[in-house]
Amino acid sequence: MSLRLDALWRNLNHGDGSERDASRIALGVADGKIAWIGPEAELPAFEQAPEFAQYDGAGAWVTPGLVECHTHLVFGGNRADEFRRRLAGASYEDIARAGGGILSTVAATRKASEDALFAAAAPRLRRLIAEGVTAVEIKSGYGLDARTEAKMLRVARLLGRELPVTVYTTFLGAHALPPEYRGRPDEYIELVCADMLPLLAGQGLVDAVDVFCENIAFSVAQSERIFQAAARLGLPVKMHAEQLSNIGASQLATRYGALSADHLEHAVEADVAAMSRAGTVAVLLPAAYYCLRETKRPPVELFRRHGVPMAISTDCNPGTAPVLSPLLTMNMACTLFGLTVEEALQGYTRHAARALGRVHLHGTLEVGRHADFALWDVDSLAELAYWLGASPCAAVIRHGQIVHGAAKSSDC
Ligand code: DI6
Ligand code: FE
Repeated sequence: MSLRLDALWRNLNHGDGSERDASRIALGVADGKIAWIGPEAELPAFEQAPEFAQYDGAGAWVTPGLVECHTHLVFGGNRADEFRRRLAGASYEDIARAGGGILSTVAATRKASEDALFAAAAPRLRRLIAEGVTAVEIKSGYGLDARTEAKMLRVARLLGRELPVTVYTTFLGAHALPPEYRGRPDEYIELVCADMLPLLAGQGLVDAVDVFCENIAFSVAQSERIFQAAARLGLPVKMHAEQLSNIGASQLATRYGALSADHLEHAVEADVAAMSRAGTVAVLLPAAYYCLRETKRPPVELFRRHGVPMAISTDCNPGTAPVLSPLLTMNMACTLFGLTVEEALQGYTRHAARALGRVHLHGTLEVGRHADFALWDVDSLAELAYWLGASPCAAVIRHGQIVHGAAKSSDC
């Protein structure tokens, strides 16, 4: 069968992140998908579609588009005041127990109009795109009532329509106990399971379901009820697990075949072994660890030993990770958690796509995947995790279209 291309990118560097693997490749795009990839010298004869364009990568390094698999990108207000209080000695848990923290963002998000939420989130998302992101997960969880959770998820969907990035939505109704249910957590869980989740899923707003399973949030038994409700609707689950303590969250997640367990600073070997058996991805969120000045690191060596894939994400949220830089997050994963550069890159691509259950669409440069890739003006891919406060991202291509930066057309 003859190869027909809408675009051809030549003169790209490609490898697993170390210089010695560098080789110049070409990448052909058709219908927004990767139609051919390989060493330039092996490019077969192909037919040019009417609008065919050819680009010279000028020796830039190419990676798959980065995949942000854990964000709370849509929210009202910000928590700079809480940052001050934590600097003055208050802990995240103290502030949460006193009704601040997540609940202060809930109050601001309930008040904000849909337009205002969109206007605040769009520039955040543009920053992620400018650093190579082509797919992002966005959670609800600052509404904690059906109206506001729906509003957040609609804004997330709209971001995906208006900006050149693929958005996956996650319902996190069980993020915190809303003030009107104080002292009645089981009744709130009932509301989430019986009303909110079926309603929002029925509106097509929910791609996955998450729970914050923690001492200051929801118990294992309450989390399990949410997972059962998700299972009834055929929705995949994931979990904020073992961030501040270990109450058995990740093991519950594995019993429900969770796509991912996220944070995991307090995970122990039995948790990791269960994740390995269930194929659950470990999503590491080093920016939250950094911002909270945590000292307990996730058990990276155990994840390696048990073959649990490690993904990385910003956790972008107004409380514990006001972070909009995937590259800074990669640096933190290496510097604070001890990942190698190659692990950090895989964590932002292949494993992040797997954490979203979308490895067939994103995260690798293979024929048939979305033509989502980023070009980097670096001498080796180690520079992606090496520079702080600078982005060497030269161009971002999504579904075959240049969505950030410039690229040279060429006739060669
Ligand atoms: N864990 C986190 O790190 C974020 N949510 C969660 O469950 C924090 C959200 C916030 O503080 O606003
Ligand atoms: Fe989070």
